[in-house]
Amino acid sequence: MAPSQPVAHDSKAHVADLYAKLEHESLDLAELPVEEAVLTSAPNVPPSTTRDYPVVLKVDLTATIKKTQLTGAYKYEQWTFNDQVPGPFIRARVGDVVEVTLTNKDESGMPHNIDCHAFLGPGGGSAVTTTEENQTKTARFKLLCPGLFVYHCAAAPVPVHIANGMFGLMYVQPAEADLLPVDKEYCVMQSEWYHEPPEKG
Ligand SMILES: [Cu+2]
Repeated sequence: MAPSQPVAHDSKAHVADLYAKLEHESLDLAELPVEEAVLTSAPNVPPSTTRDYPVVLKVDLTATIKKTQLTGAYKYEQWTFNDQVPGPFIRARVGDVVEVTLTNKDESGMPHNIDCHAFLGPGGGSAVTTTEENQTKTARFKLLCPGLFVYHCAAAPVPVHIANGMFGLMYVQPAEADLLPVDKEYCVMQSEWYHEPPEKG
């Protein structure tokens, strides 16, 4: 396939193509430089990626419960990644191997995990990153598609973990171009708690 041809990222043929390509590529991690991801809190985002080669990008996330003063009168117990809602903004590049390490410091005993929509495969990594209290797990994922992706905790009940704060964004820069330069980049993200409408009767 010529690189200039536009590709529909959601097409099954495209995904099959990516898997076929992966099978023929060696993933010798020892040959890749290792980089610690710059993680930021909204509305700030990490600086754009200027390198033109892939790395093993280390991302350390910790699941916590944090009581936050939302207004002068109200406190709220947030469920967080790294004590912040939304979770840290992660910036990477197509071809990078993201090494996610998740530590569960939630003392209530709830399990947590990372389901990142930039990671292909079932559950976006949630099955292999599910951690119990005081447990740490590390998993690696190769980024194949550029774009802005959501990540969130997918421990059951999923909407409750998301609505309480366990969500964030990962931007995967294309291998050959990036967003146009601007004066300042921001990220804004909001999750809503969906309520079923009351039954009529
Ligand atoms: Cu969770």
